Amino acid sequence: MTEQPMKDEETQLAALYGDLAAVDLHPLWTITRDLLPPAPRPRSVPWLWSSEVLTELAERALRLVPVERGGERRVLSLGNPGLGGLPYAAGTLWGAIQCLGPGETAPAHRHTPGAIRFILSGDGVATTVDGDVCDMHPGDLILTPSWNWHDHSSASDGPMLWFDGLDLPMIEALDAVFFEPYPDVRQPDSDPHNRSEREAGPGPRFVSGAVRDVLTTEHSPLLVYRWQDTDRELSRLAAESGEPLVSIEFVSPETGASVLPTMNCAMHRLVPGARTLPVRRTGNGVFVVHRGSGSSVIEGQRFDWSAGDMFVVPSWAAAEHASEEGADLFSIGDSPVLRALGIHRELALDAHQQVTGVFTPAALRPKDSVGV
Ligand code: GTQ
Ligand code: FE2
Repeated sequence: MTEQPMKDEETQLAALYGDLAAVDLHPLWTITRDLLPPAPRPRSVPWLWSSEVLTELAERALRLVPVERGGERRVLSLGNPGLGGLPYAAGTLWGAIQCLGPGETAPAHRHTPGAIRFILSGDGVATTVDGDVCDMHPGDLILTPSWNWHDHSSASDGPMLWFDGLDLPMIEALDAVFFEPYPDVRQPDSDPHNRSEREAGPGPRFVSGAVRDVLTTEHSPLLVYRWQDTDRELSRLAAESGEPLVSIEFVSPETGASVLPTMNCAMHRLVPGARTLPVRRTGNGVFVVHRGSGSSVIEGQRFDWSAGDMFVVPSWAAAEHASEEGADLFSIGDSPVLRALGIHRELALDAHQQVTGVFTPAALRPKDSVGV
């Protein structure tokens, strides 16, 4: 640092700022970006991609672009316009539509980001997960947990489309992305298929309602959740509860924890005529409309949706849902991480956005306010 001759205060201050910048130090009092906002201000915005647009473009890619080693997958990623060109649906979540044509194989690889597939249309594709061939049918959920080898192979005469959800942006933010190609294009076939499904214990595969605090670093040993089971559980709960919305989370039958340590998967059924009150939650969410139609108001913005549409609810956005004909929504979220870190919060709101309920870890609850 240069020696300062006697100068007036302004000159000394200017020199101080210059010297700080020269050695990569930032005085906090001059930082203009809001480092500590009173509540989360995600860069991602509420957004929707329609099924019509997604499938038309996926089908064109299917005709024009082969699936090969290097590119690895025929995937169109949801790029949230709030994220300045990043190919991420939200700050912590990757969402995409993937398609595979007749007889094609998307080559085997593994990576530290974990992934889930929610099947949209077609049949005859299987994802092999660490040697276990998992057959995929519309409405099924398939897991490919962190560092598990996975390839997708079609034995079909038609195309297949599915939704991919990954925790990739989160793992990237943690500077912990590793990737490795498998030595061959495909893993050997396991026979019979769907081993995880046959060997899964009798524990429940879904939970509903209550806030859970089952935290683990293990993924679910069950890799496949069939639509028939999901549908049956939703029907049972809808009949039993009489509520406009029933939500179930897919869980490990062994531990009751979320399917992956970093990501949860849920299915929501809106009964005909349903209209929910708004809720704010920490954690980003990506939704896929599985069946029916309806609308969501997300931070004041209304989105009308129908089967195959995908939309983003950013962290802390007030979100409410409605459906005339009834609908089933699949969703992924990053809340297991927030829960593990003790920073998950949830506010129930009334129709005027006034707080009616607060759900936060006790340690977080301010002594004299509702914790907004
Ligand atoms: O299917 O393995 O959407 O590795 C992004 C990265 C899908 C996959 C994606 C992937 C995959
Ligand atoms: Fe992958």
